[in-house]
Amino acid sequence: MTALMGPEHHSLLFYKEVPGSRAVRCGYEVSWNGTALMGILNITPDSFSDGGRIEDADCALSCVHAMSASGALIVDVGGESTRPGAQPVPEVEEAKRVLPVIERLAAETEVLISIDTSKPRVAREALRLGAHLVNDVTGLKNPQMIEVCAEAGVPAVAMHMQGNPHSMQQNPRYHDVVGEVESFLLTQAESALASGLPSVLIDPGLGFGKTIEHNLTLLRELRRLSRFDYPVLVGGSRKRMIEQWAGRSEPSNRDFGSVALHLFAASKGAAMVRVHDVAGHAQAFNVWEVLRG
Ligand code: HH2
Repeated sequence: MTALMGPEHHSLLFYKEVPGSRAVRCGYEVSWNGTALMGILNITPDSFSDGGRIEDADCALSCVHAMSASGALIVDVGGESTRPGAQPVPEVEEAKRVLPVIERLAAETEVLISIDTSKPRVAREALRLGAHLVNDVTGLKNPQMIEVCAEAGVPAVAMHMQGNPHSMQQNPRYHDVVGEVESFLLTQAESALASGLPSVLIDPGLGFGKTIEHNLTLLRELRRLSRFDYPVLVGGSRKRMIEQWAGRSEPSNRDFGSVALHLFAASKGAAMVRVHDVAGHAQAFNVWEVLRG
């Protein structure tokens, strides 16, 4: 049925003006049809597929200009790898990596900026310097993170993770993976809205405390998450399931598989996909949107 319908409409509300937004009754709205692209900008030495690629703020800026020109609605700036087995990065080090880049991006681009952090103080500073949204892989479990977003009047991504990056892939277990992920995300989203956030995106957290079978089930049953009012974000870019399904051991060679995974997620209602290769995804999504009408 879905393939016969037009692209779905999605929106995010902000309590302050952001690039590309229009004033609405209770704030500012950014809206789009179909599936938006969130480009990944990792300022880390050790991210699983692109660690060490961004050397300085100039390099980050030209990378973001390219992502924006290719069609990214948002760029997600992160200073701590969350790959399986990753060690936590101290707050000062994470701040040192991301804040100068965010300051430059806010001053010199028109793209929406997301800060990918689970540390409320890093999020607060990033928002002060011009970030527009918080992406919290720990699912807004820390009440201080909710306070920071509510004070700044910005939306957040609540992502599901079982355990923590250091040990999450050791033995992930669920009775009902879709039901458990859904109930966690709805609880977190409702409590964030009740605490004053203008909007919340929900994300099943592919690969975060999940086997490849769990990821597959979540993707096949994504409609169960996308039937709610929360825009659903899906991040499968270059992740290990693509190695398993397509036989690509080198992460940077997994972009075609990532496109296929994200088109599938879009057919199940994903409002946004988090991707390394923005240009490749934009090309595939543009053609797909025309074909389905
Ligand atoms: N995946 C990663 C990081 N942040 N955020 C959301 N909301 N959803 C995701 O699926 C997600 C995320 C891991 O990918 P990457 O940033 O490429 O790698 P690393 O954590 O090694 O930097």
